Amino acid sequence: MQDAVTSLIRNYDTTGRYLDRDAIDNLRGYFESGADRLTTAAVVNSRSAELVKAAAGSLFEAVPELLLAGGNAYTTRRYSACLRDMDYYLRYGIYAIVAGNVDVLNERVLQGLRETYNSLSVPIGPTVRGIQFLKDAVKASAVEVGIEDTSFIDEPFDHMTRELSEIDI
Ligand SMILES: CCC1=C(C)/C(=C/C2=NC(=C\c3[nH]c(/C=C4\NC(=O)[C@H](C)[C@H]4CC)c(C)c3CCC(=O)O)/C(CCC(=O)O)=C2C)NC1=O
Repeated sequence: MQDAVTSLIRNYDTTGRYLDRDAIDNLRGYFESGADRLTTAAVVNSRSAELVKAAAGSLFEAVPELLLAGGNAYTTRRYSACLRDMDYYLRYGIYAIVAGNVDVLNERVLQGLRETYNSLSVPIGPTVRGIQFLKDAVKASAVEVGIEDTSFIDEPFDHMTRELSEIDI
């Protein structure tokens, strides 16, 4: 698993370079946003269930068919599996925010996920929308506690969205 610092050092080490200006700028950006990343993790820790519920609510409002007979979130078992998946996306999204790197997502969340979803007919499009609603909910919480630049929150959620959408069959 990589973070912003280890991945950069690994990069420079393979070519035997000292940390140049680009590297320093890159690391400075990471450290400068560090306190905000941690505040976001703390906020999400205290409100995770609420955030998952809100994002799922937005998703089911946008795509109500999911909950009807024939929909993939129909039946209590599948509804719970869907909310559990949303909870995974939130928790791992926060790990990636703190790490400043999406490696943890590639390693622990995205590997084989498309294949699993396709084999169970879990629809990718609505899943991606759910992830975007989660992102919006986290950003709104961050704004509420006074974080001005919430752009660091986009990356992991957009990464999951991109990776999931890419090889949708
Ligand atoms: C930590 C990494 C990790 C992830 C991401 C993960 C996802 C994951 N979601 C699954 C199922 C599922 N995922 C969903 C999700 C949804 N259905 C919808 O209509 C919505 C669009 C969506 C919610 C937003 C559903 C309904 C199932 C159960 C499908 C079934 O068994 O028929 C399964 C199959 C096994 C199971 O049911 O537990 C996996 C592996 N598991 C993991 O360990």
